[in-house]
Amino acid sequence: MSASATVANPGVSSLGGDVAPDTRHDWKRDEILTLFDLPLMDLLFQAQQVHRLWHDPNKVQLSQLISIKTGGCAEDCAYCSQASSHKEGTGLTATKLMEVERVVAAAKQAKAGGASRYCMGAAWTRPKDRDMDTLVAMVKGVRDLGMETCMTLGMLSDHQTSQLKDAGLDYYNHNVDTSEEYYGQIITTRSYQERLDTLERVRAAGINVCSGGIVGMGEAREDRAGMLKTLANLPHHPESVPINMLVAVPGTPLENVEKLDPFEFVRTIAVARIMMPKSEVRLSAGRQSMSEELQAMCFFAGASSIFYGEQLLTTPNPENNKDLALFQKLGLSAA
Ligand code: SAM
Ligand code: DTB
Ligand code: SF4
Repeated sequence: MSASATVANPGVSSLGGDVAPDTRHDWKRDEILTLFDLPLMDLLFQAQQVHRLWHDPNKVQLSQLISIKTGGCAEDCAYCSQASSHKEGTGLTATKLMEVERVVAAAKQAKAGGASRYCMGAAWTRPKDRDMDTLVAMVKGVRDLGMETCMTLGMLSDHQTSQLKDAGLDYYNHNVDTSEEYYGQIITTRSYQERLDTLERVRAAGINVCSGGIVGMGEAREDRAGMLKTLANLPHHPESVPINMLVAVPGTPLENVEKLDPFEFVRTIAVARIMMPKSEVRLSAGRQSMSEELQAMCFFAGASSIFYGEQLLTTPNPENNKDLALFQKLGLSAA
């Protein structure tokens, strides 16, 4: 490997100061682009080396999703099947918040299928205070099954955040979605800063942060680098970093966007792994249209987690037996 093909001490140094002495929080965009530009084999080698410092390379964590309140969302996220603003409509039927018993029963099934974390998502700008008792009961019910809990409900007030923390919520998912520069092309109803404020609130309450984004929305490599820069330069790296490949949903403004080259997706996973060495990097939406070989490359690039179960929130995901067969072929086991 040539000297120019490495970034010194990738992802791990003492530059983070006293916040997190063994991870970096001072990434410059040029440095990140240098990683993206590496010959693929050099990039994968570096990512796999970093991966092995902190993770078992043959274990993959399984998180399962449920949509506890679907559709009719007032936000205008261009990728989303659940935004009511998409004029053509995505054919989705909006639902009310699910009953606690149904959510807990579904979580029990997910656990029996092998999932260790249950992620409950609602198509809201923010929860209403009148829904908090139900949400708290969901967290408690799923925790009582012995599963980790995650919720993604949009923005939160301080009070709502502490209610979820007191209920025992383990993770809160709130994605930055893309770079600050590209963000305005994708969402106009919620600002980038509001997203960062929500992440700070969740962190301050002591809930683990799950934050990542989507690639394949027509953004440039600079934007993928910019998104990872935002995430890695937070005062603490998110414990979970979901990297979603856009699921192009008919009826959304992004339905005909040009597909991202799969190798660029692998590069994004690898760079995320190098920049956030200890985090769980999740190979998230988009697996339904990925080959087994591409998914295997993502695991080699440092993906340590997947969304498991035949449904994401509103779109399909590979069936459990298909994933388990792939794990068997690759010698992977569920964590
Ligand atoms: N409504 C809440 C919010 O946006 O904060 C939570 C649910 S939202 C569906 C969670 C995340 O899923 C989004 O931020 C986005 O990153 C991802 N997502 C949504 N639709 C997607 C799609 N069609 N393809 C890939 N990822 C998607
Ligand atoms: C995340 O980053 N991806 C998940 C989860 N967090 C909430 C959602 C993916 C949604 C894919 C499109 C759908 O099924 O509606
Ligand atoms: Fe609403 Fe979340 Fe979809 Fe945006 S991503 S439209 S906030 S459900």
